[in-house]
Amino acid sequence: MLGSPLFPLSPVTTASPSSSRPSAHQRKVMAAKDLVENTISENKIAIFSKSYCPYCRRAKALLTSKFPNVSTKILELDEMSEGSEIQDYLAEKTGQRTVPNIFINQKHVGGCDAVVALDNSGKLNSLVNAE
Ligand SMILES: N[C@@H](CCC(=O)N[C@@H](CS)C(=O)NCC(=O)O)C(=O)O
Repeated sequence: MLGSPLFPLSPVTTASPSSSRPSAHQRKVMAAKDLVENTISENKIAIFSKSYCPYCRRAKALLTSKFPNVSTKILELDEMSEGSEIQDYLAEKTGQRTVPNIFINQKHVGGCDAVVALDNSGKLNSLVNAE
């Protein structure tokens, strides 16, 4: 019977505002993800950095001095409003939370220690000059 507990009159499936429209935080998370993916795909070298970080400074100096003519993008996460969302997305994508977080030719390389080790073993040049 209508109105009985088996046939409630009020609709049971109503879309809540949160499911139809992303919140400001969700939009920031999506923008951070897009920025990371575009930065990686549009540059041979992508360095996610923090301006005060000594490991970042070393990696940036090594890569920019060795490859001055290679398209390189450096994002300083501590100077960006969506910096922590970028760091969260990088952690999810790479398993690495620390900066610098470096990609060469769309491949995740790691941090400063990894880049220095690649340089010392002579493998950095071929990685950068691949493709
Ligand atoms: N072994 C790492 C060390 C990197 C590291 O410790 N970075 C610090 C900043 S100097 C970090 O990411 N700390 C956590 C954070 O800033 O959220 C490397 O060679 O990249």
